[in-house]
Amino acid sequence: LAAIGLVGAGVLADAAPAAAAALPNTVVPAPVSAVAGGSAFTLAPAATLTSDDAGVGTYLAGVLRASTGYALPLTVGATTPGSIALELSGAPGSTGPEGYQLTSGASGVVIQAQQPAGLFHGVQTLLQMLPSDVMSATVRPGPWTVPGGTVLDYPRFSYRGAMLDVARHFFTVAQVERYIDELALYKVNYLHLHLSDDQGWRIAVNSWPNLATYGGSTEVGGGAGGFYTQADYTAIVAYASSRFMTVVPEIDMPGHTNAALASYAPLNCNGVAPPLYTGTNVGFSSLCVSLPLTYTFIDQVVGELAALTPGPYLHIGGDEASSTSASDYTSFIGQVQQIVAAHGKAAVGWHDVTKAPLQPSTVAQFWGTTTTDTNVAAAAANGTKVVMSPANKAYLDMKYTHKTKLGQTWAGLIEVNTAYGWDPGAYLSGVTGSSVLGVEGPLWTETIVTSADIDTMAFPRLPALAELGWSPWSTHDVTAFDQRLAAQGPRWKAMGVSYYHSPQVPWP
Ligand code: TNX
Repeated sequence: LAAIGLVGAGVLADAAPAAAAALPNTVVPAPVSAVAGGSAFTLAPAATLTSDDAGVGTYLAGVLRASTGYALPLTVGATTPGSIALELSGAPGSTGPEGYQLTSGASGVVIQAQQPAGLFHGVQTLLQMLPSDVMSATVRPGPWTVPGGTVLDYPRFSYRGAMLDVARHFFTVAQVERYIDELALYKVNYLHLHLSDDQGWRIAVNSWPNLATYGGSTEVGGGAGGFYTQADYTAIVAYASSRFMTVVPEIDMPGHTNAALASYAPLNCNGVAPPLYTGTNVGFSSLCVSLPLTYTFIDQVVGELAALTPGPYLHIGGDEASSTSASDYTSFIGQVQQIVAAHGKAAVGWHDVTKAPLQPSTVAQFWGTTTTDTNVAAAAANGTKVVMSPANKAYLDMKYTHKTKLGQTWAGLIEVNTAYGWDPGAYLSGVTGSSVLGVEGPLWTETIVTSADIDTMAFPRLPALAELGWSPWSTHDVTAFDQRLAAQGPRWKAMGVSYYHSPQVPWP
């Protein structure tokens, strides 16, 4: 790959003399600064690893051993740095809780961070500076050379998310873990799981067992569906945590609740359970807002889910409640926020919730297709933080072009440069600066059935969104981005990740 600098990155001028060359343009998301200098480092068969964090050291050793075939002994907490050293000391203050500094030279590579999360993100950068074969699960010939230089890096936004809809089609624990591994490569730090919808309820709730066993028994198209036991969900949370990713579980309400209403007749205003639903319409179901049992139900479901969830957020949906009256909706969102708060979590809701008064801790997730929304702007003016998922930019279930086999078109066609071509911090009027918590790419799964389907829709757009969430706006440059993205193609090939070969990207 050509040594093309991070053009447009004014930060480079501050970080180094003007003459300093940039490192090869291979890293997504673009780092804050990446300056070439000194000799390259080549990993030798006798190389060693040291890490101040056992988990990150083990992760790196696992990737490198598989593709290099080298022994790469790992010492945790060593005083003498190995050929690759991960250190929880020496990082500049600007790196913050998730950033890192990476220095490579003839004698080795040192990654320094204040927290293990920063080491993990630095490891992702290191892997992207190594040849793409490093991502292979089987031994490859190398050589394993890292260009010499220094990377200083930290995120623009604290929330960089991806959502997987496991309700329309169910995905197994292994499939979710596979996606977690893919997301981690791009420094995504929140995994939002859409755990319930009209077509399926996917998490076992001990106090309401039929939700999963009956409500989870089918999916879009009439397949067998499925659900996570509480142990399964805990395994996903732990796996995500090992990749420094926090799970945000969503129970969508008051709409998108047919699977729950079908599982328990007493939850319905008329006391009659509707049949299970396997189609793809939206907006036809609603919990019974006037029924006291509704709030007992929500309290118990939220209580069990909150107890299983170490992260700060619990997503309450709130979207497309077109079978709920406006006054019922306001009353409902008010009560549900109190329940979520009582279980120690901050509520997240699709931005429809900004039609109701919000608690200070409630986060709104914008999924509109316009750049003005008076309710969201008013909420932001009142202190509400917003996660940006504009459907015409960030929806990973939209087709790339009319020729894309999977996906939908209601929010438009989203080629990779469209997914990249907006500024989350200056997109929605009245929702800028500190009102923006971050960016999320939702993947709805009405048409998505397999892991290959997930991969094809997420890649290469998910890395585009991840870069918008991580990289300083000063690095934003579509030509340079498409070149960085091109360098990812051989990596996905080495990993067996299907991706859309967008003609906008100069794939090697
Ligand atoms: C709208 S976006 C929905 C989902 C669908 C999606 C399909 C949102 C909050 N609700 O129920 O799955 O469109 O693109």
